Amino acid sequence: MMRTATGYIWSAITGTAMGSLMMVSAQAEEPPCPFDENRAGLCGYYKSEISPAEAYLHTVVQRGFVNLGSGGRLGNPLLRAVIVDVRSIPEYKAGHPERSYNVPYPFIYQFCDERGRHPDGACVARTSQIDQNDADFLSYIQKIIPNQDTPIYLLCRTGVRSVAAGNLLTDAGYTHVRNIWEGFVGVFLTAPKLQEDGSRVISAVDLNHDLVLDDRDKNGWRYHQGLPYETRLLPWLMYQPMADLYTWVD
Ligand SMILES: [Ca+2]
Repeated sequence: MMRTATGYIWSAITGTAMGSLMMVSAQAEEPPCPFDENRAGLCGYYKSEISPAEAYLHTVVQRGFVNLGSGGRLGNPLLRAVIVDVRSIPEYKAGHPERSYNVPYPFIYQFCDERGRHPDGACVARTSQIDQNDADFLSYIQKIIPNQDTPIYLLCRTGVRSVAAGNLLTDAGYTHVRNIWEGFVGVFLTAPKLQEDGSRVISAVDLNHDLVLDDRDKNGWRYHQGLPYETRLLPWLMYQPMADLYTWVD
């Protein structure tokens, strides 16, 4: 069963014809998709979606408790919920949730053109990248999170890359993988806006009403939701096989 593949993620990101063909041929051989209610409409095999706010409660505010959401009690440390941030190393460096692991997927590092990076570390336009290997990604997760019942919450920039990573982990036997829907940055929300002629046009929403449409209106962890994040780098949370990349400046 093809539960995950770089083809899924790249067809979503690039919209290539090849990606579409891969999805069609894969779906023809598979049982019905369990659900596709994620931001990208990709087939999901993992447990469920989760909001940034709930992920923050579980991993920081209520850390160490089990029976999350019902008061809880202190439980097995191996079953504490953890966030795995699958964004590239520069994105993680620019800000990430407290105690989140960085295990990049499907690319480890992006090189940018002369326009540089967004405040969140992503390239304005990338020129090349270091790709992650599925087997390397999985074996590294198995090393840092050996208990397959540990709740794993996957985070990326807008909630697309994390879907493919979630399918990969679920296919390997992890039972409690959830995708953080909005991601760390998120996207603009849209709504019908009244025009002078009385018609309504769907347009991006200026959520904070400052008459400027920018990142602060995006609905992810860092901006409109305003959840805490940090930029310090703790060695045991960094992606060890390429730890030297965290000291690069570009
Ligand atoms: Ca605004």
